[in-house]
Amino acid sequence: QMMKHAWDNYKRYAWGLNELKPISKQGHSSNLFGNIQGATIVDALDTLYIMEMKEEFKEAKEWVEKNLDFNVNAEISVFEVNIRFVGGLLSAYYLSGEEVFRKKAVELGEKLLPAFNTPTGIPWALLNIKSGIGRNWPWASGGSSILAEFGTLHLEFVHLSHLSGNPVFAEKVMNIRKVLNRLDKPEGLYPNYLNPSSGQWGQHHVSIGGLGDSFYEYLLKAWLMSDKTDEDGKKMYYDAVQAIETHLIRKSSGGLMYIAEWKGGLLEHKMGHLTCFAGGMFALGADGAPSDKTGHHIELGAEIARTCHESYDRTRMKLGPEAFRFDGGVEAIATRQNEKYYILRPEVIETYMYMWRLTHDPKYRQWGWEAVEALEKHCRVDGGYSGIRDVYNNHESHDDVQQSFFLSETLKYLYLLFSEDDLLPFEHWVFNTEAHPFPVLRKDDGNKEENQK
Ligand code: DMJ
Repeated sequence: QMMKHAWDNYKRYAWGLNELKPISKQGHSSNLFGNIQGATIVDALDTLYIMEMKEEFKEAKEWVEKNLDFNVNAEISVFEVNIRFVGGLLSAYYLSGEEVFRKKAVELGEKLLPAFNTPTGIPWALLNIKSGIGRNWPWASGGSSILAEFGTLHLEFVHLSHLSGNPVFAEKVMNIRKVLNRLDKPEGLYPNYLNPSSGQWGQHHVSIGGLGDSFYEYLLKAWLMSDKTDEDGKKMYYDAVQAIETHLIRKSSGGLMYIAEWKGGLLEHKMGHLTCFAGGMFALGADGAPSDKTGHHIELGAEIARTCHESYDRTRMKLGPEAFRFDGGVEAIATRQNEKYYILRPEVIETYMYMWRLTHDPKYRQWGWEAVEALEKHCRVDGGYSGIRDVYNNHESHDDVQQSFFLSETLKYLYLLFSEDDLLPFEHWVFNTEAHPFPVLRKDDGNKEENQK
């Protein structure tokens, strides 16, 4: 019903545009997608399919066939377009078998290739998909590319090679690995900034939240998606977790475990909402952890889930802030006004879903249900679902955006949390960072090449 409400209103007020403004009941355009249109449609395809919303899936597919157009003069974010559009099209293809999705995914993948035309092959953050000219975010340290952006192409590009028969996609992302492996890493950590021309790190800022997050996720998932043949990805993941544990993970005096940010050796005792995905990641990786560490990785996941639940529980609206702190006498609370917002993000629910699947402790469903009630009470409006400007306030001030990831991730993870484990079982499916499921590429199905490229 939540999906239906979000979808119906998008359809009614913003059909074909990127996102919905649920208060003003009109379209919302984000410059992340340039003038590529239909982000909500492409992001929602697999959720509609999984929820068996057949009519809606059909109309979404027809829109893609007739209207999804990449021949536009647009400067786009390579990362955002990859995780939402390429990812959404790939999973729609794998679930439905409809050729149009495969064709469009490969067509879009080809448009993204000029982003890799840099001296090192580390891609630009922004690309004009007509001219093929790329550049980086003007705010990024020393003209750098961003770890979480160039490190979150791997799963999609491996599948693009698999589905197109063209090895170029996998080669591009394997080269990113090579560049990273050649570099010295401070204390074994990966800084968020890497200059694509010099191949040197920018500022030594390390984060498992924004700017870093899904790089780590994709190391683990690359290994899982390769049917556990990608040994390089595996090693990079477990080595990184070791360094994160030593240098970033701390416990508050009240006993809450958190993942701090690292700035040139100094810790900032702040954890972002985005960082909360790591609970699920640690638990998902527990199985492959060095022999004596499996239980420990599940425990890390459980502790992060508990802390993130506290960050929700300690607000008035029972929805978590964008970032919360462990200093100045507070624990798991946002202290700065510009960190008190909630934009329908999925990461905490994502972690509940992984923890539920991997432990079956009923508290994760209870916590998920608390989030449903809070979303219904504070974010649901006549025209869809909206983010909130201050989750500590008595009254909702809505930000008037229904993010496309609310349909692709937040609602999908909630649905999976309350479904049986055999719906998209983890042995067969790996979720990209926008919650789009990709099948594991079996080593005995002749996929050795992609897996090892
Ligand atoms: C999504 O686009 C993805 O989950 C990404 O990895 C991080 N940001 C949003 C959701 O918060």
